[in-house]
Amino acid sequence: MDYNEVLKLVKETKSIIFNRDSFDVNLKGKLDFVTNIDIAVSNYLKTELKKLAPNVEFFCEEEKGALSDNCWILDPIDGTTNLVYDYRMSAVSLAHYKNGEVLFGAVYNPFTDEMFSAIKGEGAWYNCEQKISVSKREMKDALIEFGINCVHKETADKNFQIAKEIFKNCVDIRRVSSAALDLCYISIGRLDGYFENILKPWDIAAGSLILTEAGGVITDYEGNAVNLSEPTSVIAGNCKVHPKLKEIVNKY
Ligand code: LIP
Repeated sequence: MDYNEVLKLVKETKSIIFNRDSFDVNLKGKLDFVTNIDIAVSNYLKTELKKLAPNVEFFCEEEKGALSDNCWILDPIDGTTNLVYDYRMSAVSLAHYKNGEVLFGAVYNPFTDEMFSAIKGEGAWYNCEQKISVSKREMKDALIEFGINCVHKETADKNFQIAKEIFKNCVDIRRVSSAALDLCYISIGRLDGYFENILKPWDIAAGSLILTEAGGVITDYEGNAVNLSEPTSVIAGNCKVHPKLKEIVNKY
């Protein structure tokens, strides 16, 4: 598989994402948006990837399907709510999953023209030219990403209790609302940790490889490897911050 060709395809989605002429927003459920741009990016990448790798299946947001042993895991727009509000913090997230592990991951933010990528065993890269790694900051010096799914308002009390205790134990918290970018920002040292209780496999598949190739740690709230076949909780960070986040999250 020539992953350089895949990276080119991911970057080519920029023109689709920037074309808001006939922008159309629909609801999959309460506060759960899907736009014509999500669909257009998904259709483009599925068509082009099929030409490149006919035998690789798809496990995508916006479609029914399941994790298979050789598949692309695709979130065409991670940060769809941000896209709806033109908040300009969204990313295309694409992973190649084979024989039980992620072999390739790419997360591309077209608004900043930033590509984060990794091939298993070959490190994590920024714009395909700068090797990246997580920070060495401790919790007291950390910037922590607070994830909360706006669809699940019933989780607000517990999540904000957790965020409050984390806020009191670090420098500050942030809320990007794109799990894929959150994981990449930890990988390059812009963030030091992240937690969120309900994430889909396509939100995290690519970012999880980029993070581990950058020297970071990602587990579910119980400390187990994240399961990419179903929704999961996530705690991510550098090796000093991850255990501190896990300790606080599991007090609630
Ligand atoms: C988003 C995640 C984000 C979460 C949002 C949403 P989507 O994915 O990346 O971390 O807080 O609620 O789930 O739906 O934009 O692909």
